[in-house]
Amino acid sequence: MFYHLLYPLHTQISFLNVFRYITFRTIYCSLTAFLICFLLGPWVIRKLTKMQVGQYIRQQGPESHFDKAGTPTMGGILIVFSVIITTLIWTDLSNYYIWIVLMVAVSYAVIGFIDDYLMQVKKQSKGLSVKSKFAMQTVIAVLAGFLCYISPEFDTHVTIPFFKNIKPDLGVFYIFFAALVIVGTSNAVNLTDGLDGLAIGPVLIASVTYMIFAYVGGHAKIAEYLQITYVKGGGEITVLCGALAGASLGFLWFNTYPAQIFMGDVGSLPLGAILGTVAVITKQEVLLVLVGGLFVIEALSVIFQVGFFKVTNGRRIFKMAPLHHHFELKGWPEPKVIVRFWIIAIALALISMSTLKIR
Ligand code: 57M
Repeated sequence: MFYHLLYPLHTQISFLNVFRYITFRTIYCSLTAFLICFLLGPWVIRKLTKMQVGQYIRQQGPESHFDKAGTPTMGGILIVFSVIITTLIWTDLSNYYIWIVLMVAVSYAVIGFIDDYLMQVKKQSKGLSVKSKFAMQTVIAVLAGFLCYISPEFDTHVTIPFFKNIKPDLGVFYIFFAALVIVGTSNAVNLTDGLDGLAIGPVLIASVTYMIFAYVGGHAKIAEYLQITYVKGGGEITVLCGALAGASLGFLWFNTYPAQIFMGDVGSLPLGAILGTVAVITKQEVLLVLVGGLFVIEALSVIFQVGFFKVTNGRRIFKMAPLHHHFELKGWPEPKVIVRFWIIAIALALISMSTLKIR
């Protein structure tokens, strides 16, 4: 919006020229998103508490979680609101890719909202069935993949980190590959969201990492210099990553241990889906396995635990899955698990960035 309203006035007021720059808009987009979450947070917490949207805690989980009962959830509404508003304010709205990400964000937030609403407000013990949730996620993700695919400039080659000469072209199958990335990331972030700040911290780290990839990949000269795929129009995604980073930081203020609010599925599902879509658009799809490595580890811990449990008739690899519960049950205090998982996420993000040079 600002880009369209203020930048054209730069011929009269030269200072307004700064609105042209992606870097300037990214910084102020991040700050605006942070402030929205930070300032509205206390009001949202009060409202949700008043509406009794309090978390139900499963009895079979770690005992340390029992006193979290009643913590207001569905705080993801605030995160998604902040990301959408600031994206509308600070990005170039003629950019096709921005609208794809917004479509995914809103749709996944609606799926998460329905699930949370059924469980937290209607107090049904189960929300949406796993099958219907998965079906809805898949339809939206395939649509996003299709919208990328029909964009005339979109490249259907897949970037393989560390190997600049291996770039398989998936052609029309790219649509399904993109859907896999989006649905997988959405569910992996959801699984990770089980300790205070455990999901939002790595979402923040991943959004900053993709902010850098979107910028360099969207800049013809830098992309050529680094020999990475140039994505025409992809630079604008940098500003959107700024919105995600700022909103995550603002939410972390309240979600940090001991949490005053949880994000709910209305937060975890769209956050993962946004990251997946950004990875697809920036042509750093496979790299997300590394950037979001913590989410992958958590998801794999569930897959292995459930698989082993079934095959061995009730034996377990971990004390409990996802992995964060294993460490809690080993006696690590919650903040220790959280901060150590963040440390792993930061290390993985740094390794991911090294792929700009090691290839
Ligand atoms: C959602 N949700 C949290 C909160 C958050 C297949 C199976 C492994 C699935 C998994 C599962 O359902 N995971 C997805 C995880 C829940 O948090 C709510 O859910 C939203 C995210 N969707 O925003 O609204 C609880 O997590 C804690 N929490 C915090 N701080 C936060 O900032 O402390 C969340 C956010 C909250 C709160 O306690 O109530 C969740 O864990 O339910 N299932 C599991 O994770 C279960 N694992 C399990 O059954 N493992 C089995 C194997 C065989 C699958 C095993 O290892 O034996 C555990 N979940 C819980 N207790 N709560 C079981 C024990």
